[in-house]
Amino acid sequence: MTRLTSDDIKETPVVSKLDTELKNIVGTTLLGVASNTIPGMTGDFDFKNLKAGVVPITSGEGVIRGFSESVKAISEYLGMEAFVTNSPDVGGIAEAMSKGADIIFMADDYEFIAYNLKTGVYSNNTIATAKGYISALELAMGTFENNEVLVIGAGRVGTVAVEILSKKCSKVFVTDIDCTRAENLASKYPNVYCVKNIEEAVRSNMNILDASPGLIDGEWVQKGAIISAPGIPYAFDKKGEDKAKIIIHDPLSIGVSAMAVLSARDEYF
Ligand code: 2YJ
Repeated sequence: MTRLTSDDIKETPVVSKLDTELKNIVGTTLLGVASNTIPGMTGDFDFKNLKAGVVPITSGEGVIRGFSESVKAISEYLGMEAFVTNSPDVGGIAEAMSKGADIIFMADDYEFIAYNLKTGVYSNNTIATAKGYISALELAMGTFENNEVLVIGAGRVGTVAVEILSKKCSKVFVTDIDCTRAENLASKYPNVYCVKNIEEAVRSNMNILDASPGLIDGEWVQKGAIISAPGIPYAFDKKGEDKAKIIIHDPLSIGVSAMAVLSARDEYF
C-alpha cells in the first residue's frame, strides 16, 4: 500500500488551487464533488456547526510531516472548525473528545478513518477515495448511464470502484499487472470484464478510473479521454496529459472531503 510522503502533500493545504481546477474541469467545487458521493443529494453538504479533530498517530512508520495539518486545512475548507491535537494516539483521541470534536480523523499505515463521535458513523479512506473519484468521473462524463469505464488496478480502491461502477455503468473493464487478481474481481459481476493487457485496456477506453501506482505511457491514452486518477504516484506523462481531455488527480483532498461528507451524515448508506 502506498504511504503518503511529506512531499506528496506539500501543496495540499492550499485547497483553493484544487478547488479552482475542479471548477474548471468538472464544473463543480471540491465540496460539490464530495457531496455528489451521497446518492440523490442535490446541492452542497452543509458542514456548519461541525468540528473536526485530527489526531496524529505514531504507530508503525510514524507521523508524516504535514499530514494532520493538511487534513485540518481540507476540513476547514469544507466549512468545519478544525484542529490538530497536541497529543498523538490515545491521548489525542481523549483531547479531541474533551475539546468537543464531532468528527475525529486518524490514520496509521493501513487505515485512515473519520469517526463521528456524535452519531457513531465512520468512513474509511479506501471507500471514500473510490466514491470521491467516481463522483468526479461522473461529473466529468455527465452520466454513467449506458457508458463504459475502465478501472486500472484491482487493489483496495480499485476493488471498491469496480463494485460501485458495476451498478452504475453498462460495462466495466478491469486491468491489473496481476492478471489473476483482475480476473477474480471481474468474475464476481456479470458486466465486468478483465482485460489482460494494460496497454490494450488504456488504448480502447475513453473513460478511466486509474487506481494503480503504475505509470501510464502517454502513447496509449486516447485523444479526449476522461481520467479520474486516485493512484499514487501520479501516473501520466506530458503526452498523456496533452491527449486526455480531463485528468483529475490529487494526493489527499478528494478522499478526505468524501470521508468528511460520509462521516458527517447521520446515517450509513
Ligand atoms: O498521523 C500521521 O501523520 C500518520 N500516521 C499518517 C499515516 C497516513 N497513512 C497512509 O498514508 C496510509 N497509506 C493510509 C492508508 C489509507 C488507505 N486508503
